[in-house]
Amino acid sequence: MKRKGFPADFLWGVATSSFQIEGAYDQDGRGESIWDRFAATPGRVADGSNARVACDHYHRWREDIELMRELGVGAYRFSIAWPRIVPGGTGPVNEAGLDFYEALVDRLLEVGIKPFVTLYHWDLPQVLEDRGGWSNRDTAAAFVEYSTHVVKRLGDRVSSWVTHNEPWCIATLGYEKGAHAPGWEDPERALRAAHHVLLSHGWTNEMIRSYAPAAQVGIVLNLTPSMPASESAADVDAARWFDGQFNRWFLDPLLRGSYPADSVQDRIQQGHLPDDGLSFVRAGDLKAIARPLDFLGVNYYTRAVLHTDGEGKPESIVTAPQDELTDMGWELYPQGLHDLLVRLDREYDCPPIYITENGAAYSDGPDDAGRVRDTRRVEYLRTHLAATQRAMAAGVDVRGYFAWSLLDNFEWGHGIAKRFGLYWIDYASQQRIAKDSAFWYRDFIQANTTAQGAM
Ligand code: IFM
Repeated sequence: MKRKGFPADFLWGVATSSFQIEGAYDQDGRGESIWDRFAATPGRVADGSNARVACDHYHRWREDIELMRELGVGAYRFSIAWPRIVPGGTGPVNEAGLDFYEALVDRLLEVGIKPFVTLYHWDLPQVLEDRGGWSNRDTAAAFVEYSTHVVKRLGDRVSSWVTHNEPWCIATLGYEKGAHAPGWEDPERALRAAHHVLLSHGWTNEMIRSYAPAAQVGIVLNLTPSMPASESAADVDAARWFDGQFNRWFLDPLLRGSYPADSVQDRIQQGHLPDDGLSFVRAGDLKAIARPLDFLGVNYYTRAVLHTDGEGKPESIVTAPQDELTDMGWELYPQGLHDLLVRLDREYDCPPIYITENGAAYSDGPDDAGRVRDTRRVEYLRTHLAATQRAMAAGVDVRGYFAWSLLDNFEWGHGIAKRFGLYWIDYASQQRIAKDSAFWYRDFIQANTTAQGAM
């Protein structure tokens, strides 16, 4: 039968992360993470919320797996909380932490949902930050140590591993802009952090292959196509500048084994690096970072439009009208996903791609009848899936798609006010309510996994 939709073996999933949903911040031996500390610091989280309870997934995970079954997804992307496994950052293992994820994985497998596991989604043990966090090279070694415990326990059952989620956010938001934990505003520290995150990825890639040789290993990048606001040479150069710092700074070491020379020069000019450049990169680092990947995870939300401000500095601006922005202020721009996927395919020797996050924050809640009519989110998903399909038709090897997110959850520096979920969370009662987008996604998956295909 002719299939109009996605391939039969395309992986349909939903994604979450430990800190954003688990809660149970002090239970069963979990240590403090940098996000516990950051959220407890007045003024850091916009709505003053924290994630001590979050979606209480730590206690409600069975119920949450039932939601995934309702959706009919074939995969669940979640992350492991380092402070649950090694509360001291390095050293003794907390078996209760491993038991929690083992039970989750076993139940997922029992009901036919593939666990797609991320080892680091931002919840660094605070004790390691006290020693410099990711700006300290020792943290890369500590990450391998922690990950080894996880892979030894789960490597016989988990076949897809993501080392890191969004190194740009870890380094730039956490160490340069001060918007995320640990809250530094120090560009040089951020560049060191970025390098050590990538290095820990390379070392962990190798470690996973030694304990779980059949496993697939990848990393997840948040990539944002960068476009000039006008055809002026200055705006075109501003777009190049942004692309270098946001996208190529991570893509190039991973897929080409080098940092982009133009961006290194930009950083020196900005005073973010000394004249001798990347002094913290040691012999062998880039070779480790560029070890082959089985897949690249792409998180796509929007594009960036660049112009130069009055002083000639590059600046990202919003050009779309208000009604084309999500609650994050991000432009709805599905064509950017198509263009990004095609670019990865054409410009890089890129492994197969999974779209590991895509979704939108909209605040639509239950009406009087209890129904959540989140039509804008349905439109967001529909148009981005269509863009994905166009890229695949153009030859890009995309293997799966994960909607962000299963549940409304703790959206970092924005707190719980920004809602990305397919399921609404009533934080007071912890009730989960399927939004219209959940029903739409369920039907879409079903239409694209049955013999006929029906995009
Ligand atoms: O919620 C985050 C997620 O943790 C990482 N990627 C972007 C999402 C939306 O901001």
